[in-house]
Amino acid sequence: MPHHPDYQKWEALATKLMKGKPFSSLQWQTPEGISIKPLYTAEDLEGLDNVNSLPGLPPYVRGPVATMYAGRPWTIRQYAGFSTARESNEFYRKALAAGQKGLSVAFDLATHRGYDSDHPRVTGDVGKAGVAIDSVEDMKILFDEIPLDQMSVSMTMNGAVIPILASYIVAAEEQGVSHEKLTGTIQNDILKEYLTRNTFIYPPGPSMRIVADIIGFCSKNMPRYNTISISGYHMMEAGANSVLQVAFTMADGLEYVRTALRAGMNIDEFAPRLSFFFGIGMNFFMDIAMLRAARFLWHRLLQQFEPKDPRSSILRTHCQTSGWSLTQQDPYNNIIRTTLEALTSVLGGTQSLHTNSFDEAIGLPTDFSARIARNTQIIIQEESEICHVIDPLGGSYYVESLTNSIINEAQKIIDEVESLGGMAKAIESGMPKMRIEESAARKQARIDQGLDVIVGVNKYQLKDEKIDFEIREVPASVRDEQVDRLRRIRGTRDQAAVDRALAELTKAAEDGGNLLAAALPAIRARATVGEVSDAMEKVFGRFVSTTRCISGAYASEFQATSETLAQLRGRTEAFLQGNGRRPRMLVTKMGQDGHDRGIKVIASAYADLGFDIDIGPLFQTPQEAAKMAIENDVHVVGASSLTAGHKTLVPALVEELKKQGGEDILVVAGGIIPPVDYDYLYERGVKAVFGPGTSVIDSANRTLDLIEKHLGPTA
Ligand code: 3CP
Repeated sequence: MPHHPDYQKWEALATKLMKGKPFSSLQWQTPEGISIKPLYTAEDLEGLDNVNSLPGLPPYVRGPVATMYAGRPWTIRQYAGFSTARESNEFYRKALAAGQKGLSVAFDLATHRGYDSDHPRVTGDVGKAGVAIDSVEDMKILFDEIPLDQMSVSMTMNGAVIPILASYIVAAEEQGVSHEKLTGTIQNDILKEYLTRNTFIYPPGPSMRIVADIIGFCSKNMPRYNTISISGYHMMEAGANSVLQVAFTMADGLEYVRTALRAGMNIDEFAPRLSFFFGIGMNFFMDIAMLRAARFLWHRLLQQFEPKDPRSSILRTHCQTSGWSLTQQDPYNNIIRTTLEALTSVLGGTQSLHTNSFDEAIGLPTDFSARIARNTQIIIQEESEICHVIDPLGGSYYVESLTNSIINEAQKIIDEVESLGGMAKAIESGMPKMRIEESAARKQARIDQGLDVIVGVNKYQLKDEKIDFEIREVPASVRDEQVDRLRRIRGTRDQAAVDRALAELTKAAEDGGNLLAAALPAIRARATVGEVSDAMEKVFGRFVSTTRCISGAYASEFQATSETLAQLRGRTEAFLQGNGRRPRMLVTKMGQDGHDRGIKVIASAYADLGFDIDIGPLFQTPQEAAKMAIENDVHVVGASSLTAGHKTLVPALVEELKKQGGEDILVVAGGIIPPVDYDYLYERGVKAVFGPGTSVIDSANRTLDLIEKHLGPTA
């Protein structure tokens, strides 16, 4: 019992208020497995390693820089990019004039996966979820009138990281900016792509070599450039709780450090320029503590490599508010959610921050929504007076205690990964992916039962949802524009020089030369992003992932007494009795959209509810999805789209089913689909659209209704 002199008095008062309920009923068990008490006192801090340090000094819990925001606030760095380089450039210049401080480029999925815009696999993806970049000519337009020796630029690129970073370097050269002046960050974090984000191109082995080559080239030639952004964000978005996020991110970091050491580098040559990226969700104090714990852990973990330079073990990070926490329902609530998450990031001591726009669960941000998102940060920085004091929550009984719990819980998972042989091996074993998917399925089950409240979704719903704001749409003509420019580039360049440079790159891939250095001449000669990727693919091959699915997690999170669960299981059993087989569904993601949390949760939850589920491999074309649906004799295909390809790809699937003799198979869609597009899809044969926030139980019931209605009275 705490020995505060007044503790017993407090306990007596509190017990009276409990009216006979046990005191322990006030304890809250977080999804991370941490037990939270209703009250923390000075005694909770006794003996904790993370308490009472100073900012800028080991173990850096209180921040990586001695003066933190009192000296310089974090960088307001909004992730943006859409359509063509010209349009994105205009958007950036307006944002910088309105108070943004650094740039962060979002590329479209075709670029991520190393395809030029005229490739047949990417017809639905060009310019949609980011800007289309096919060559250095596009990159030059992207940074037109933005001096690259003065602007720090982050580029979220992992798959096609060699041609994109090379194009950025060559665009800077052609602005007259030498390599050593470049400041910014390349994401270059391939491990988490195999785990969650799925924009890989090559198999893991050659991909890790690319990471090492980039670290090697930049450490020598671009000393102010951050060579990697080790990212937990996508794990959180895929469903990881805060402990899983921080543990797997640290474990990824260790794997990169070892990769660079194996490539012959010295720890102090590259470690100071490793940076991090965390996702920040709605558990306010948890993620403040997570950022503090991350800095502690990284410093501690790095000691095994015996760095001499103190900067080698300092964790600097970018943060982004959670896209997944945004709702399509009552969307202005998202401004409040994002503000809270921004405050979490700031109180946790981030170096750079992206705040989401309120309309991102519906479509692409507009100038209006982007302004509010940006101003959320500016108001915290310039109006709230928060920046004057460093780590204002340092010493808080609760926050320090929580920081310690996260350190301990995360360390256990890091140890588990280490015992599997490090993160690359752990990923091969499937362990991290399963943990994240299990965490996602449990979260969904808690939401579907109303145990975790989401305002406007499972509580305080609006009767009439009206969207009274503009939604940005990227016109299909963007692809035509890109294809035209590609044709012009290919028609005017010195083809022999391009061929020679590409052959040299292929040779470097075979012989072990530095791939970034070898790609520069090809990019200077106007080889395209797709051609540079292909030149390496000839040696490395293209990676095909297998999609597996966990079972039992969704149902086990339901209370035993849940009637909704029992009722739906009863329906699928009755279906089985009536039809001789279970309702069968193929879930698919078409195009280059690798955001697969939605289909994974649907697949594992529907299987728990009694459906037979097939999961299509990632990146299917509509033809391939239709063929698989017919071969597997499914009743329904569920197509998930999160990257604005729905108007092209889902109707194409309906058409393909008809063409290939599968007109009896129903099509439903889900994901980020603006409600204004629902009718467009219904008119083209889609039977239901399930937006974000739809309860899985509801969507399963509606899907079963559709199947039964379609099969007629025998069903
Ligand atoms: C900082 N500085 C200071 C102070 N604070 N100097 C004096 N006093 C202070 N108080 C200095 C730093 O040392 C540094 O100089 C310079 O100011 C810039 O500060 P910084 O903290 O390094 O900030 P920044 O340049 O913004 O870099 C932040 C990190 C970087 C390090 C985190 O990696 C970064 O910007 N990452 C962003 C990643 C990103 O945008 N990702 C987008 C993912 P020196 O450099 O000289 O030391 S979007 C993904 C979305 C989902 C998807 O994938 O689709």
